[in-house]
Amino acid sequence: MFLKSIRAWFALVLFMLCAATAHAAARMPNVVILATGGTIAGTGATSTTTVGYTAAKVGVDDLIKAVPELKQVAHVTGEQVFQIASENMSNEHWLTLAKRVNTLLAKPDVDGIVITHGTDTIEETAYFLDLVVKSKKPVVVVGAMRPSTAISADGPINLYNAVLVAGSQDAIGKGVLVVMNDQINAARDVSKTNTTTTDTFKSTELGLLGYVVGNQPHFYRASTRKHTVDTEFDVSNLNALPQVDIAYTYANVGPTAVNALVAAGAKGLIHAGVGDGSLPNKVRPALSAAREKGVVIVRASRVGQGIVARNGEANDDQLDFVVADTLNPQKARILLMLALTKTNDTKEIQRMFYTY
Ligand code: DAS
Repeated sequence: MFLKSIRAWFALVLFMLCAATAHAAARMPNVVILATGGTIAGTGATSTTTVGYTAAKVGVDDLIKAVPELKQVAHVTGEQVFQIASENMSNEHWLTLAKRVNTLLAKPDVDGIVITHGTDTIEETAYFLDLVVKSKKPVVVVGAMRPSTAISADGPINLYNAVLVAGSQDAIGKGVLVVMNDQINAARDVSKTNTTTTDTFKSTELGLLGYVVGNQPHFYRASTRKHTVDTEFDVSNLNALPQVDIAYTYANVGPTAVNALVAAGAKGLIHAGVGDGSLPNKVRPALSAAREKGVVIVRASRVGQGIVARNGEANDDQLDFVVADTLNPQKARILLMLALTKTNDTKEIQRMFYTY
């Protein structure tokens, strides 16, 4: 008799587990859309206005209403976090956004987040979040290259695809993603590569992670660099980030920009060098002087692809500089800002550039 009741009990538990699993799998995901502005929320004077329109005009509720198909793939709610063109994104905006994302993802009934964003700095916001979001749940950043009023506006399909990915089990643990033009890119490697065309976001040599085809994401790769829950950065108690700036290099450049940025209080400086991060003779003394004042110097490259190798074009060991590895200058700035919230030790910071 006792054995029979044990068997019945186990059968009941097994049934409930299967039912719960089936329910979870069948349940539509809960996805929160955080709107920040940009072209995806832009309006133009006519249906053929694809440049010279106004970004950041359409609110999140109207963005959602414009894509009724979202209801077929997820339970979607929306929040208007900001309404700005993304060239105006600031460190303060990033901290506000990151804290809201982490608060939402800590809720058991939130399965994923989509952030609608201007395309000009989407790659920067995405990488910042990639380093500070503390959840494995999908976070997808999406924008558009044509305003919502244009013929063949790309915003609605980009938003639909972003919600699909944000609600997908396959996107869990992949880090922050940028989904546009039916392609899925990793926040760390993606950049805007064309000023106006809809295929602008590419991870060029390091490659995309997958596609959105037939109403579902298809992943073929994952990043080898640490992100989200595996990073050492935590912004929950931060209200500001250290001042880090970028000095761009070109033929005939002098030390003016470096000296001005240091005088203005930069705690870190990204040198966007030519080639493999080469230091012009007129700039090197200014960078060394900055280092002696305690400014952390990172050698990056304006080239856009490839590794800036340590002790290659400069003796980084002797200069006590850091190299950016494959991060472009604008992403190297983000990692250096977060690194400086933890340490000023250049060996530790170099480790971070080889880790994230
Ligand atoms: N100004 C651009 C921005 O907000 C418009 C866009 O491409 O989204 O990034």
